[in-house]
Amino acid sequence: MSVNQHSLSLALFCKVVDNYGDIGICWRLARQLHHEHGVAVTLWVDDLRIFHRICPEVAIDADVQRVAGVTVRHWHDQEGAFAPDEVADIVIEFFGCDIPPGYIEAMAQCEPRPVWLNFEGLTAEEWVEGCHTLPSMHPRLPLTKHFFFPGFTAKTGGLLREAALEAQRDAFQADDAAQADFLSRFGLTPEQIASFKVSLFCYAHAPVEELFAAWQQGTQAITCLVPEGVAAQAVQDFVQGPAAAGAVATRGALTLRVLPFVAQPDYDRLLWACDFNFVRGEDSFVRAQWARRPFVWHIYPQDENLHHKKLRAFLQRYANGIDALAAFSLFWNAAGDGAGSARQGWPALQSMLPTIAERAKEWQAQMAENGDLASNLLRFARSIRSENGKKPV
Ligand code: TRH
Repeated sequence: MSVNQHSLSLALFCKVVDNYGDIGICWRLARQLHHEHGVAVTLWVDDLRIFHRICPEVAIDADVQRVAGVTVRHWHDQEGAFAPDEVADIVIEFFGCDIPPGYIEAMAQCEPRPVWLNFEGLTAEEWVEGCHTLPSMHPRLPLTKHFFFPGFTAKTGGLLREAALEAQRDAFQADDAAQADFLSRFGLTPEQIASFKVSLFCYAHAPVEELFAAWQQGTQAITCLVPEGVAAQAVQDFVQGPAAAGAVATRGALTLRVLPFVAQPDYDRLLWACDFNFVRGEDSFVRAQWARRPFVWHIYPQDENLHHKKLRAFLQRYANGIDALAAFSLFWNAAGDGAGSARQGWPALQSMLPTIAERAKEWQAQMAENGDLASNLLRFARSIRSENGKKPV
């Protein structure tokens, strides 16, 4: 959709705290708001190098650039004043990142006031429903910020999902030749393509060596595809050499192959092409759900094991009644009671694969009923905008 003169403008502020998920989510949201809703989006991001890894079109040294119709601004030390006409109609701060004070001052001078949203992290915990869309008044300025939570129920903002995603996935998963073509780009042989394929994306503390040993000793041929830099030590030990893209080794039933880090759309194809996916953080976790394939989640670690609570809340919704999946997930995240091992856990999970695959399909249909996050966010922003337009300033 092309942006006309009267389209809404939106500024999305993203600080890369760690890894790829922060910019991964913001980039997905920015693109979708522009392409599907005609919003004029400016994405402010402080780390262009990380951005470049998931989107190679991004120039790492440009202060301002246009990528896929989105204006990308390098956010560094813009501490000066902003004019009210530089402020967007909708301003989003991602994960409570502090947007420049001068920008906030300019927001307070706008008539009507811009819509100000704090885009929060994803969790399956119940309290989210009570906090989604709650207002918070600025202590000094006449501005109100609203919290916007992604989530798994109709009382949350839902999950990011592009309009064409399901059709693209279905077409790809129904096309063996397209999948083989995609996988052979990474050097997979026809035997590896025909084997049980697993993608592996996790944090460094996952018990990867143990899982490799279980797969190696198993009876089923498994091809495990690991993006470069992931589980580097375990991969290096397995391939007995640098864990660089292209490295490959077979031991017992397991073939391990290191893939280059690919652009976001190809990462989706990888998830669609594999029989099982290990994902982590937030964005790959959501993409695995849209892939409609069995997956295990490695949750981003938090202080005082807060993440274990979040993991359990998700498993309660997703894996309820599928004990092997819940047990393996707890083991993978070191959240169990000391019980569980890859040697016992993987075969147990494998024997439940048909049930888990059914659940994956059911779940994605259930999630799709909550609408998509970008549309839900825009609907909410428009309602606040119309209220702000009525308020005397
Ligand atoms: O990279 P992550 O661990 O990111 C985050 C951040 O750590 C963040 O600070 C934290 O808040 C959040 O997790 C919970 O995992 P995530 O969220 O899955 O993001 C990975 C992104 O990288 C996602 O957009 C998919 C993309 N990606 C590619 O584009 N190509 C690849 O080859 C791979 C493996 C991933």
